[in-house]
Amino acid sequence: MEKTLVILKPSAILRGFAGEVIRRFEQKGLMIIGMKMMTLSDEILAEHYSHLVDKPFFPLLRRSMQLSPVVVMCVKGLEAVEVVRKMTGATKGRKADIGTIRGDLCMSGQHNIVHASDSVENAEIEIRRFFKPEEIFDYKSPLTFMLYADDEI
Ligand code: IDP
Ligand code: MG
Repeated sequence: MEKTLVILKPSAILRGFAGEVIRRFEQKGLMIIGMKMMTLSDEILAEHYSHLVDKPFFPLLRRSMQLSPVVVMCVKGLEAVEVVRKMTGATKGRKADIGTIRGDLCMSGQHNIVHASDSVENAEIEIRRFFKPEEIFDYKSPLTFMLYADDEI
């Protein structure tokens, strides 16, 4: 099964939406196998958003990610990377489909509640970036038989 990285951004923490976002992942049937609160340093943000460091808005993005601690999560499920990206919605909250986390909870393109890995390859890199191996709890769920059919897993 795939693992993916989710960050509950300061816009989620400060607006009191951590529970709401976590509830959505749990309700979908994804397993939370890692979760912790942390502050994001300039260094880790430059690495995590390396594709954006040269953009003029990067200083604002960095500031927005440092407005409060964040909650980082590792979430597991069949095709979890794609599922979580779909649940997250388009970058700009006001353009994101209603029903998605961003579409339902925000208007902004920057204060947009969650980060979610965009590919299996990046998910592996990002999980390693934010979690030590011993912080990932790869336990078995007794409900797996009900979440997936025998020929899906
Ligand atoms: P994503 O979060 O939907 O994967 P990316 O393009 O990877 O989108 O951008 C990472 C984050 O950078 C976004 O979630 C958002 O917080 C911020 N961001 C992206 N584009 C802009 C912009 O044009 N202005 C301000 N912030 C932006
Ligand atoms: Mg991205």
